Amino acid sequence: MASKLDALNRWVDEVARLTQPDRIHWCDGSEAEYQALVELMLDTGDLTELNPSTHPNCYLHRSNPSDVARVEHLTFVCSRNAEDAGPNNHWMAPEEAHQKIDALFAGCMKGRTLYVIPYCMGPIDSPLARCGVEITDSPYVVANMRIMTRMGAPALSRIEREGSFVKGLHSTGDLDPAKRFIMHFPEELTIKSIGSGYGGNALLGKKCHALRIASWQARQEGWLAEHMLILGLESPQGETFYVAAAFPSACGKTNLAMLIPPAAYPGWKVWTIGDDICWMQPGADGRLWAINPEAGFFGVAPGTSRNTNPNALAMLDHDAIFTNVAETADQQPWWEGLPEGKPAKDWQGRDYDPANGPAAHPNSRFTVSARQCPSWSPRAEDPQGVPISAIIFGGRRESLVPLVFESRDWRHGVLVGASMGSETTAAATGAVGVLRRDSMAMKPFCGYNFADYFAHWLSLDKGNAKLPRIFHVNWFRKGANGKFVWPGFGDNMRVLEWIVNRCKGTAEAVQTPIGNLPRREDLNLAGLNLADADLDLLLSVDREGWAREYAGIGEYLASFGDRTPAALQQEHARVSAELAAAA
Ligand code: SAT
Ligand code: MN
Repeated sequence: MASKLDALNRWVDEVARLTQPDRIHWCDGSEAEYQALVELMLDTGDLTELNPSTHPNCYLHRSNPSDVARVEHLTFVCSRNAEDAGPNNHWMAPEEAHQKIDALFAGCMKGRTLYVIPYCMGPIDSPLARCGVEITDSPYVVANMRIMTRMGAPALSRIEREGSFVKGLHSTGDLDPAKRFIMHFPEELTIKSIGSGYGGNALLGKKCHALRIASWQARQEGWLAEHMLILGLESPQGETFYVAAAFPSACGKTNLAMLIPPAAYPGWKVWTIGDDICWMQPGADGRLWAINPEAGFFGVAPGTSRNTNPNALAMLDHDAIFTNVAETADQQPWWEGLPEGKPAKDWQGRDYDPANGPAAHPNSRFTVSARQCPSWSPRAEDPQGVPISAIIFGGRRESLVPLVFESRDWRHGVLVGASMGSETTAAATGAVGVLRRDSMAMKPFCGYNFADYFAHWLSLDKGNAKLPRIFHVNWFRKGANGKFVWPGFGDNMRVLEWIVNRCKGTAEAVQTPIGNLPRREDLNLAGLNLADADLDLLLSVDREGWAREYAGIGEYLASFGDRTPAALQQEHARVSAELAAAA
């Protein structure tokens, strides 16, 4: 009897009967336990130690080369009713899914240890936080969950007090992609994942719980579980505005969350609250209050440098786990985009040879405690969360989409989020650089029918709601020479400032059919070396191009059939008509 909660003991017994581990270990989350796991993984070769004089307590994990990203085609939402999962998810009937995956779990932990990981998503004393228990046979998963969540004894106490928790069963299995599934049973608050050790497939507190299951619960309970970073923007006067921003995986959420303002912004400060997931709930005052359910960062390594994200680099020289990065000759971690050092071994442990492709896998990652981040906000652990003034949507768009625009009201903003498009990245398996609709950056993560999700977003606009303003940004516009036009990174501060000033009512904008845009004089461009033609490109609306874009958005909304909210269709018709009239 390892817990005071019978339901938990019974579930662990049941899983042990199915998976037949040699041992069961209940994780307490202690430092000693973490160190013991590290020792074990150094012995088995799951980890290698990085240079202890430059990177104390840092380790490298090389995954199986066939297991380096999320696998959307093997990820299922198994609601009782197929319609509830929607065309945005792969669906399987719950009985069939259980049968299929349990057959793979049968006996899969023979000779191994079963770890029971009680965890809390969100500050342990927050009313917005939710708990779960992950069972896994992977010590790598345990170590990462300790960094990414509040894991161990305090979480177990909260679970015992509350009596309920999300169940997550994971096994690395035999890594054969043909025997890999990530299945969600929202009505049973259950997740089952086998055949992958990769973050988004295996750290079940993250995308599986905090987004797919939580989004389902959030809809029933009137809140939002979103794929968003959270940052605080503090002015020299000491006023702080909180902003949540949704971008698809590997589109710069971590960099934006840790932005350091450029020289044109003396006295300004950006505070980091989260870089990936945001849970928001309407407060008694009508505003949306947000927490970051995570306790760490599982960030993309390539491209992270002293130039692009000095805060991230500063937190990565101690107590971190690196997955699938390259190594220098003196065992320092290395990836493409790091100006210092050069690779000696690539992510697969081979002697580095450019003929084999990049030294670090494009989706190689670091796992690090948020407390190590120099810009970690003093409000990040606030149990009440922080009030959100603005929501930003953004994708990777080479053409058409301006640097920034503001939606005219909540309903228009929901349409802007729903119609987000982005070019795909290496964070999921499949082709890279293909434009796909990724509503609210939740395409891979919404645990239910997108049409119902849009309706849920619209439903928040009621009573005394004082909802955030909604914006759209695009840092990825390319010029005729194929190069990015906007410098991005720290200079994104210029766009954030305009956004915050719009919320305060102190910045101007011009109205266009797609929304309100800044004129060039509304942006602080001091110290920025941008050609006039480039600024024009960034701040103009190509009406014919947008008319075509809206036709595509119309087809997309229609793909959800009758369930698409009428209000969203009307909003789409309104903008389309304005575009037609203007053309
Ligand atoms: O692999 S994760 O889902 O954890 C990271 C991401 O793709 O956003
Ligand atoms: Mn993400």
